[in-house]
Amino acid sequence: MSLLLAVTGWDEAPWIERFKRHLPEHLIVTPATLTDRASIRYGVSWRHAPGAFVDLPNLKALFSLGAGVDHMAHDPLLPRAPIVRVVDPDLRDRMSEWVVMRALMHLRGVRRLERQQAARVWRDDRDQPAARDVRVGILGLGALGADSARKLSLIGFRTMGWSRTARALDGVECFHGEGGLDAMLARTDILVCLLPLTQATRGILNMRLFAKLARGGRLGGPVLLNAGRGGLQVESDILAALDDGTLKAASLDVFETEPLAQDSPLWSHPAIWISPHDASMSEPDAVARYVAASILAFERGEPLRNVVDPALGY
Ligand code: NDP
Ligand code: OXD
Repeated sequence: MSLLLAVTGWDEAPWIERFKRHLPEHLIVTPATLTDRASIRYGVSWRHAPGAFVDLPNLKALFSLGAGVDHMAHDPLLPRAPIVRVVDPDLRDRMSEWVVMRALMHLRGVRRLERQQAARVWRDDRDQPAARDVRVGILGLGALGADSARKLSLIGFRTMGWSRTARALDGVECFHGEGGLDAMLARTDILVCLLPLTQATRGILNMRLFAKLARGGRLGGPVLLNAGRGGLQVESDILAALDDGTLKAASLDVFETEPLAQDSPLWSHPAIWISPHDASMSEPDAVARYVAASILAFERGEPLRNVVDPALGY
């Protein structure tokens, strides 16, 4: 029984090593070492080259090496096997660290402190808002959004969240559906985006949405945090919104095109904080362990979990 690992953009060596360790009974092959197509039962993808999984007559399931699966949608030759995404505490906790870190950096004006230190200026901020003075709205209350919401609310932020279907979370005011979105935006000082990229969500972070965010909050203007996907944001609208004051600042981990082009104006904008799509990286040991556990459970006759709904795209 074999597993076909098709990865682009990441070094495949640590993945091969971890899959061998966690699935010792399986042969781990890559498109370059694949000889016996009929032996492949499982495919594992991160931005695989289109066609990597064609002509595998015994394929049972495809696994994404991330929480998102939009990176597989570019492949018109993708077989109809179930697609399983990563839902794992390591990935979840790393994302919450990024969200909490960014929210606190905006709350505490870290960029001002850096400027002051560079200029050897000693000036404290007597008007410092507390987390309880700031309202955070999270787009997406799934595995990642719900955990970030919980952790932000533990710190004291007034936390809200928005999802497609109704959700209930302790300490988090929940909104859902098209009707719920504007109500949350109108009260949001920090907007966190942890949505999947689907046909319904592409381009959702645009000027029309930014204009609906709360005014008069303690941060001096709305702040955007996007670690969902670059395709969710309209980068020209983010720049325009920062320049005309519709947004005060933005922390972006994901971009319309990755890697972000050297000449992108986002790099040098004084109100933008950039990270290179590493808000929550797929750690090979944790993720290979998760995929291996899913495969072993499936082979014991249990149903696959965290299977993507092809109609919804997540
Ligand atoms: P989930 O599928 O668990 O959650 C998705 C959430 O988005 C759900 O609450 C869902 O609503 C909501 N949602 C989806 N479509 C809509 C819509 N049209 N309107 C309103 N709400 C919607 O995903 P995860 O939390 O595990 O991951 C979210 C995304 O985070 C991934 O898809 C990936 O793109 C990104 N990611 C980024 C990483 C990084 O390093 N930057 C790392 C890992 C993930 P409902 O609850 O009703 O289904
Ligand atoms: C993911 C990612 O989807 O790393 O997990 O972006």
